[in-house]
Amino acid sequence: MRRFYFWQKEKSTKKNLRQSPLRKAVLVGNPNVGKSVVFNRLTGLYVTVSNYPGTTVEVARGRGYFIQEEMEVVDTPGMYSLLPITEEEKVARQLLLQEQPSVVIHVVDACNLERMLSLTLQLIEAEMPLILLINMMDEARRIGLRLDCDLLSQRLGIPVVAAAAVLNEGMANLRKKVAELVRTAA
Ligand SMILES: Nc1nc2c(ncn2[C@@H]2O[C@H](COP(=O)(O)OP(=O)(O)O)[C@@H](O)[C@H]2O)c(=O)[nH]1
Ligand SMILES: [Mg+2]
Repeated sequence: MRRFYFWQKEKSTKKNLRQSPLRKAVLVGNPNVGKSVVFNRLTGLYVTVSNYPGTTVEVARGRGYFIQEEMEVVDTPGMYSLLPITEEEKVARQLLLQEQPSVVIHVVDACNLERMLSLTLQLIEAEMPLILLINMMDEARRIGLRLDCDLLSQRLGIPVVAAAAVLNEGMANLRKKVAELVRTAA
């Protein structure tokens, strides 16, 4: 009787794992905008790095909490456009299309915002559940740059978060915005 109970329990646990995989948050953006620093801020100790199948491109995955929701976080290789040229860009695009992320976080450099917004527009056009993370705000402040994130958010129609990932600035707000987006989508 006891054994049977354990067997049942194990069986139902496996079923649960299959039925409720974690929702995913995918980080995208140009190279060197701070995606990996953000990834490390959002995830815990257990991170796996593996080659994307059939390529030499590495993809890091970890888990993090967004208010009450535990999610898988995926760090992608740098991309400039949704129309891929390099192998890294192909992998980033494949990840976006195949993993069905609940949230896509487009990380941009505050000091080079204009140059990076074309990818934001492409991601909006592709109907990704998007959050714009304007990183490197410490650098922007240093050079006297001011950004109106509320206005940008209004104009783009997506949540916009200002951050300086190296200083852990904006990360709590990002977690909150991710949780909100998941909740409204559900
Ligand atoms: N000043 C500043 N530097 C940052 C910030 N976030 C990341 N960096 C630095 O930018 C460089 C690229 O970061 P990384 O996370 O590797 O960028 P990735 O290529 O987008 O993954 C590293 O030297 C980081 O330390 C930030 O908010 N402010
Ligand atoms: Mg990186």
